[in-house]
Amino acid sequence: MTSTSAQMHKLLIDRLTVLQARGYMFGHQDDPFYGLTWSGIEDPARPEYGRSDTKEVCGDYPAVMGFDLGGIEMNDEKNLDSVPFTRIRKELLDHVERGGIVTLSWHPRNPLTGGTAWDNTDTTVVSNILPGGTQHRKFLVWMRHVRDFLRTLRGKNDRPVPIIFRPWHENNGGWFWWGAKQCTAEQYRALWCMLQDYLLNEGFDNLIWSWSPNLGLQPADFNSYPGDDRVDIIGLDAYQWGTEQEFVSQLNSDLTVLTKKAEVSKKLLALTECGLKNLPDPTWWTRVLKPQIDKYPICYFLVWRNAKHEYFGPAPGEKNALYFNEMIKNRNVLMLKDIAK
Ligand code: BMA
Repeated sequence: MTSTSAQMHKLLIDRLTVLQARGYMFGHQDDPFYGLTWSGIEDPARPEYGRSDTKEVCGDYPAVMGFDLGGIEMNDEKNLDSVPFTRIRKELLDHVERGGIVTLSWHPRNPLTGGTAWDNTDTTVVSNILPGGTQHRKFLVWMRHVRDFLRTLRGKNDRPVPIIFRPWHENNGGWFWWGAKQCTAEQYRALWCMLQDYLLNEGFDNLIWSWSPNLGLQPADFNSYPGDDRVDIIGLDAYQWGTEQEFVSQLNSDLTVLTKKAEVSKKLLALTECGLKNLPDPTWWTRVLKPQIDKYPICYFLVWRNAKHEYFGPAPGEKNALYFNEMIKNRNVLMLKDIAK
């Protein structure tokens, strides 16, 4: 452990706490790599550095940018969404340099079947990668690849940068191999601890750990909570897949429960993923989302990526951009300029 990275950890927690008192930040996954109508990753000769759908809509970058490590476990050159890891490193460090906040998720492949993170058919994957399991050695190599990449994330003066790390998300859904239908709560917690202890032993105390279940919380889902000593942010991943009414009611119910949990456990709260796919209702930002999240002490909300086949953020020329701009006019919605010193 280095005192510098431990300091980074504390500084980011303190910063998030101060920001939370002012409102919540807007975050966007993969913001600088591609947008609804452009891609800066397909043609290495035209990397389109500096572009961002968010910036083209409102003149500012998101305060929070999210990136995904899926593929790093195999030592792949590009992540699961075809973004080169060299590019992820550059954009992540650039965002930190301009005063922004960064978060990493990880959709690792299925270590037992070789399938994707969504290969949820086998219920022995987690038990097999825990110590004593048949795939444990393989998983140690995977964690080493994560470590090696994290090691390269050093900013100015070669200092480690603070990162919100959100592994093993949406455990209460049954779609990932680490889901609650695929492993027991004890196995899930052991999985969390294995990765966390490994990275802490490797010196990464600059990571802010976010535990993020999915919308539709049941009391039993809290059996998978790794513990107050192991979590910094209590998150919620909440998409509007069904009706607006269902979404609003579940979001309020889950954020009420998690607000209490965060208070009791003295943790930060965030909407770590959310969105309405392709924004068929352009007024969603101001009419549906904002009035709900205004009621809870979240420090940020992050919408998923703007890919061609599915987009969750604003994009230039789209009607929802008008409502996005309306939303961010409010003092409690924080963009990069609002948080950068
Ligand atoms: C999912 C989808 C996938 C993507 C994955 C990781 O929600 O957007 O297309 O590969 O996230 O970013």
